[in-house]
Amino acid sequence: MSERGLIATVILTVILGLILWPDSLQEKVKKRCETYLEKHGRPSQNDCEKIWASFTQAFVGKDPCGVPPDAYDSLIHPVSQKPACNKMLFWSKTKEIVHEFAKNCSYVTLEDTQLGFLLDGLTWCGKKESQEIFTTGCPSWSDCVNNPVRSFWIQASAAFAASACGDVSVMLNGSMDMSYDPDRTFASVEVKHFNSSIMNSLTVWLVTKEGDTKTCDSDESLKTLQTDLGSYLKYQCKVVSQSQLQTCIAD
Ligand code: N1C
Repeated sequence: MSERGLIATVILTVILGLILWPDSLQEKVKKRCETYLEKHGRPSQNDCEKIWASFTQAFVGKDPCGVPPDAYDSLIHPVSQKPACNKMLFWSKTKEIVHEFAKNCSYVTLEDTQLGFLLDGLTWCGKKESQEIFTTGCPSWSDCVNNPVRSFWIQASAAFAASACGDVSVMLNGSMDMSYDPDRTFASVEVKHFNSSIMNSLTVWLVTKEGDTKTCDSDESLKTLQTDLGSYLKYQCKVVSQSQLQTCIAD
C-alpha cells in the first residue's frame, strides 16, 4: 500500500471508530471534569473519581422511574460552590441566548457550576439489579416524575437557587404566552428556594423577538411571579430584544 493509501486508511479507521464507539458516559463526564478543574483550580473535595462515584450511586441498580431528587444529595451537597452574588442568572425557555450572554458578560448560570457543567445535555439511567449505565432508552422528562435526569436537575436547581444572593437575574421568553410557566423548573423549583435573607432582588429580562408585542405589564404570568416572590424580594422587569442582547454579547 502507498504511503497516501496508508494515511487514508488510518484516518478512515479513526473516524469510523469515533462514530461506532463514541465516548462512554464515564469518559465524557471525566473529560468535562478535568476541563472544568483545569479552568477553575482543584479543591480537594472536587475530585473527579469521587464525583463519578457519588453520581452513579444515585441511579445505578435502580428502576429508571424510581430515582427521587434526594438520591443526588450526597453528590450535590459536597460539590456546591461559593455563589457569585449579583451575577447569578436563571432562565426558562431561553437556554441558548442565556448561555451566550452568560459566557461573554460574566454571569453565572447553573451550567457554569461544576455539576451543571459536567451533566448539561447528557442522558443517563440504570436498571434494577444491574450495574449497567444506559444513555439511550431512558425515560423522558414527561414519562415519569422520578427519572434520573429530571431528578438531578430538580435537586441541582433547588441548591443553586437556595444559594442565590444579592441582585439576581432571570431571562424569560417573551415570545411565549406565559413567560413564567408554573410547570417549568424555574417556577416550580427555583423561585420556591430563593432565600430572602441572602437575596435582595430579582430582575426579569423578558427576551423578545422582532414582531413580539409583549410588555412586562401585558404578561399576566408575571403577576404570579411577583406573588410567588413575596414581599421581601424586590422585583423589576425589563423587555430586551434578542438583537439588543446579541449586540451586547458582541461588545
Ligand atoms: O424548566 P426550566 O426551563 O424553567 O429550567 C431552567 C431553570 C434554570 O434557571 C436553571 O437554573 O432550571 C435550571 N435548569 C438547568 O440549569 C438545566 N440545564 C439543562 C433546569 N433544567 C436544565 N436543563 C435541561 O433543560 C433539563 O433537562 C430540562 O429538560 C430543560 C429545562 O429547560 P426549560 O424548560 O427551558
